Formats: sequence, C-alpha cells, structure tokens
Amino acid sequence: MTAGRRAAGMVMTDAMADLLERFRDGQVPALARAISIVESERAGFQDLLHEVMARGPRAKRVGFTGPPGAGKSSLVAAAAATYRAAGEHIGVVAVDPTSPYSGGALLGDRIRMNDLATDAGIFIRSMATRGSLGGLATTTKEVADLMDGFGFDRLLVETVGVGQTELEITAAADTVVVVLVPESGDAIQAMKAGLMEIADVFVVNKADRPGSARLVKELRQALHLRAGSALKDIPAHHGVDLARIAKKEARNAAPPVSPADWAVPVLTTNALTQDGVPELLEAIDQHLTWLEHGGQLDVRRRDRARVRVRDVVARELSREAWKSEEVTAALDLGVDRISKGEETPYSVARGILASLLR
Ligand SMILES: Nc1nc2c(ncn2[C@@H]2O[C@H](COP(=O)(O)OP(=O)(O)O)[C@@H](O)[C@H]2O)c(=O)[nH]1
Ligand SMILES: [Mg+2]
Repeated sequence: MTAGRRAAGMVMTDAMADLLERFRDGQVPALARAISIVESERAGFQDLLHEVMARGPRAKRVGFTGPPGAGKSSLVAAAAATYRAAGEHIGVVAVDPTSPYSGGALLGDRIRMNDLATDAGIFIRSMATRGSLGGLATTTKEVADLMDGFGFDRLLVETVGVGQTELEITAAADTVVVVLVPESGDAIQAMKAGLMEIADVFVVNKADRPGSARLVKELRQALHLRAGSALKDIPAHHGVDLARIAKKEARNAAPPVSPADWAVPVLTTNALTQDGVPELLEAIDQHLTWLEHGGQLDVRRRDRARVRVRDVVARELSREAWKSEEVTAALDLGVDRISKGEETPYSVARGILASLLR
C-alpha cells in the first residue's frame, strides 16, 4: 500500500493518517469528517479517497431518481428500514435539499426518521444540489465511495431528477429505480427525458392517485417498443452519456449477457401504506442477481471506473494548467486581444493548449 501511495506521488499528513485509522476502525465521526473533507475538496482529499477505495467496490448500490415530490425519500426510508430489519448496514446519500431525513416523521407513524437517524447501523447524508451538473455528480459519487469503503452493505442514493441530473445516477448506482407519479407526466415525456435508458426498475408511486394505471400501461408499452427496436450495441444502463465510452470497451470484452435480457418491471407502490414496497425490494434484488450472474455488474463497475479516471484527469489537468504563470499570462494577453477583436476565445485557448502539450 505504501509503495502504491508513493508511486502515485501522494503524501499523507499525520492528521489524515489518524483520520484514516479511525475510519478503518469503523468510527462514524471519522466517516462524517471524511465526507466533509471530500465535499470541500480540502487538501489531501484525493489521497484519502485513494486509501479508502483501495479495497475496491463492495456495497450493493441502489439509486432512486425521479421528479421532486414523487416519493423517493419515502421509498428510500421504507427500503432502509426493511434492510436494517434484515441486519444490513445501510448508507443513504440524498441529493435533495428538501430531504426530510433529519427528524420528523415520514410515512406517518410507520417509520420515524428519528429512529433511522439514531440507528448506528444506518448513516444518512443529505446534500444540497450544487446547480452544476459536474459538481453534483462528482461529489455524490465520491461520498458514495466513502460509504462503500466504510463498509456499508448497501447504499441507497436518492437524486432529484431535474433534467439531466437524474441521468447521472448511473454513475453512482448499480440498480436504478426511476420513481414516477401520475402527476409527473406521461410515458412520452419519460422517453424524451432519457429515463427509458437508465431505468432498471420503474415505480409508479402514489398508486392511490388517479391516472396511475394509465401511466403503468404507457410505460409498459414504451418499454416494449424500445425492446423491439433493436438495442444494437448500446448498453441500456449507460445509453446516455457513457454509451460512446462503453461501446469501445464492449467491443473488446467478451460479450456479457445482453442488457435486453433484463425485462424492466413497471411496479406500483403506495409509500404511505407500503403497498407494493415488498415487491419493489424483490425486483431490486432480482436485478442485482441478474447483474452478478450475467457479468453486467463488472461492466457497470468498469464504466464507473473509466468515468472516474477521466474526471480526475480532467480536473487535475485543468488545475495544473492554471497553476502555471506562463499560462495565466497568456490568458491575460489573450483577453486583451479578444477585446480588441484580434483573437477569439478559441484561438487563445488553442494557443494555450499547444503550449501546454509542447
Ligand atoms: N398519497 C400519497 N402520498 C405520498 C406517497 N408517497 C409519498 N407521499 C407524500 O408525498 C410527499 C413527497 O414525498 P417524498 O418522499 O419527500 O418525495 P421526494 O421528493 O420524491 O423525495 C410527502 O408528503 C409524502 O408523504 C404515496 O404513495 N401516496
Ligand atoms: Mg426526497
């Protein structure tokens, strides 16, 4: 480990080494501290992640995404309570500023969030959205990795789906549950939003409301159409952002079980009464079994690793570039020339890149 650390050019301060020791010892305050270090990108946060991730991914990761108010938090709370009752240790990452996890009662009296919040076997971290796509995704992934490294059996990741952000859940979870409600629109909208590509399980929550049966029917028809219209070589899970990257990989690797072999179920739930929740958890487990046995879990983890390396390289390259005085001088000069109409941002950037790559 020490050799690897040195090879990567990393140095660990005493404080960080001490934190790591307490983290490995399973001390929850050390996890909380590690998360805040990573969230604020404090010095040494990458070394910390490197150490924590050295064992590789272990936790089962389930993502819940969908529009605000669909009932994601309610379903996550129900799932967390069930898994806890079965003895699992659970980490929850909620990217939702309105998340009710801290105190109060969710689901009436059935599950008191306070009970979950004081249970040592469950750790809940709510994070505010940062607005920027990259910022949101990067931190969510890293917080999930910290929880994985801490040793939780299962991670539940809630992201509020607003436009593209729900698509990012694929970068943090193995199984993606898309939660919709009759009010959230029809299947055509879901298709347009790219949800057909990322959903491993569809849930129409608030099944007590009118219109849920129709939405279920529409979603099933849309999925049927999609399955019929030749998936070609685009993996279902990463059909959006990662498709291009994943494609090359897929060509080189032995073909895994086709994503088409997983029939995306469309379930209904009522998170208030818990109707349909056991069936949802069953579907999640079936999907995980399918992932493990069909080779897809490895494919998804490899996709994630690839994206992560690219993220870090991009971030570090940019950081390195702007550290150089020569580059910042070229930027200042370039800005002058742009303002006089002598250059454009593109020509200035090209010049800077050329000097960096020299
Ligand atoms: N009628 C009804 N209300 C629900 C159901 N599930 C959740 N809710 C309520 O919908 C609101 C939003 O739920 P929440 O879990 O916070 O949604 P989130 O924004 O997707 O996380 C809360 O007031 C819940 O009590 C359901 O199945 N039926
Ligand atoms: Mg929520």
